[in-house]
Amino acid sequence: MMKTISTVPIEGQKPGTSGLRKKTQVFMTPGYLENFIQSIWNGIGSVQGKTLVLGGDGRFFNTEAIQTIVKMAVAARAARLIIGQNGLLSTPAASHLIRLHGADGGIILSASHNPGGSEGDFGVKFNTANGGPAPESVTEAIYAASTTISEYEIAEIPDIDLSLSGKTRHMETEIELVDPVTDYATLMETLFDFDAIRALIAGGFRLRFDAMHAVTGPYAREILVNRLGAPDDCVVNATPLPDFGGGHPDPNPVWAHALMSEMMGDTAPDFGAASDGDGDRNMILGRGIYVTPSDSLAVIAANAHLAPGYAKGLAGVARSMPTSCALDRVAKARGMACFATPTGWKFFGNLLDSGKATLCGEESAGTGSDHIREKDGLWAVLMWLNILARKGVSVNQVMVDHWREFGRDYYSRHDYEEVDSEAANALITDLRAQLGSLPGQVFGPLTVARAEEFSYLDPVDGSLTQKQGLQIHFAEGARLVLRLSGTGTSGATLRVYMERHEARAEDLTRDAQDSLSDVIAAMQALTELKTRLNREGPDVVT
Ligand code: G16
Repeated sequence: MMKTISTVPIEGQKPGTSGLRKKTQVFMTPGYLENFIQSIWNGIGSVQGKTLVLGGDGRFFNTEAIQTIVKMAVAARAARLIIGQNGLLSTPAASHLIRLHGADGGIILSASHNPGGSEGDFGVKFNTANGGPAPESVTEAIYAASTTISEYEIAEIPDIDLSLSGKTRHMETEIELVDPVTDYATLMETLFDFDAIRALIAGGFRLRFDAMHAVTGPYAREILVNRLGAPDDCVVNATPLPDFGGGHPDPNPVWAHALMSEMMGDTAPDFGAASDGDGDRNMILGRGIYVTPSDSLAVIAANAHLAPGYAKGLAGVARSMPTSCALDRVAKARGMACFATPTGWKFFGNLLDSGKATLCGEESAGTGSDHIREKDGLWAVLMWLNILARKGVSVNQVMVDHWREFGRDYYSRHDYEEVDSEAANALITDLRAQLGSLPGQVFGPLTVARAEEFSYLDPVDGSLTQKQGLQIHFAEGARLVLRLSGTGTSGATLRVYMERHEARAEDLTRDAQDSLSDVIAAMQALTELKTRLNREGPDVVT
């Protein structure tokens, strides 16, 4: 039986950088999720006769939301739903399943690295048939549908038992529950030299993976412990919890501080890594060293050929605009095309689909390749293990060698979180107005060479995306970028990105904040940020 429920549009159902993210309580408001799901169906035309993949990162409200979506997909006469058992699917695994089954798309329930729980955040992402996040044309259509919605349809069927495996049928829809891990783990075996990594680990190489009580625990156990022979205790916080153990599942030195301090200690393992809520982000550490995501991307670009899946080399590489230029240096030296896109993995989709780029990455701890259409946390970990196994040197040595060859792009991001939206917008507006007059202006030892607002002309479909961040380039090889985050759920988050290239061999191992002090001072002078945002300093420094 199907029920048609009258509804009215709900304000603000506009997907941001990565899907619709709101407070969990907002999503739990009766009709909120239903309105958005119906808007997806309406925005893409219909799901009648289509196949969708469905799963989430296990956060609070995950299973209830899945039950609702199942009933709405059945009412909309979807042909087939492929659902991760217990409602779990990491974002990369969902992307892989969409591609593996030739599905028409998928719905991933996650607010990524944002905290979960009833007082935390929840999110819904729609991915298209290529396995990637819906492009802006699709998210705009979904948003437009949410502003005119008048009813939604839901089937009156009992909840399905998510713990089972196998197929059942409800009205016209076949529902298949699949193991969330196996297909993904098997894909990883086709890309990396598991024998070499196994031998490295068997030889006494010690690693630690922090799943941050989020979705990657079962994936890391299967791959690192069961398939690669690492000891059981190398995966910590491995059971996905609805509130991520009260933590903030964002793999960076601030939120993964337990792993960070272990890796900086005297008895540190050789390699440390962490992933986020839905398994698409990564953090890479060596004994006594944190590898910035931008550096990690550059190292992978320079060494990916050591992994069997990339032995033929990379067609091209891409980074989000605020990501450091370390990648560009490798691309130039190796004769590879290098693209800079707006922030958001969805902008890599066309480059990957068209074969223009094989490897993509972002400063926000996302790295991935054309094996799927999402960034992939465990993929990056395995890539690093493959590189270390084949090179036979430490993480620290890999970095030092890399910087000697390409120079070092000192890099840092300062986040000012939950600041007053009006003040943050005004700061950006005022800086935008100054851009034309900045060239030639001097800030301490730095002189502005160029200043512009980033816009992106997609080389594949010709679409133009504007207002994607303010960039100020200094003649001395430094850069400052400011933009507002599109993933927060309260107030505004201002992100300030700073970098400076250093080629002098004797200056390659300085502290990043220290090395960037002139750029930080220029940023303060340019924005008067402290007074305007009423903040003494950033909330998060990575
Ligand atoms: C998402 C996007 C990324 C983006 C990040 C930060 O990651 O997929 O492309 O870099 O948000 O975006 P913003 O700076 O707008 O907050 P995730 O891991 O949260 O899905």
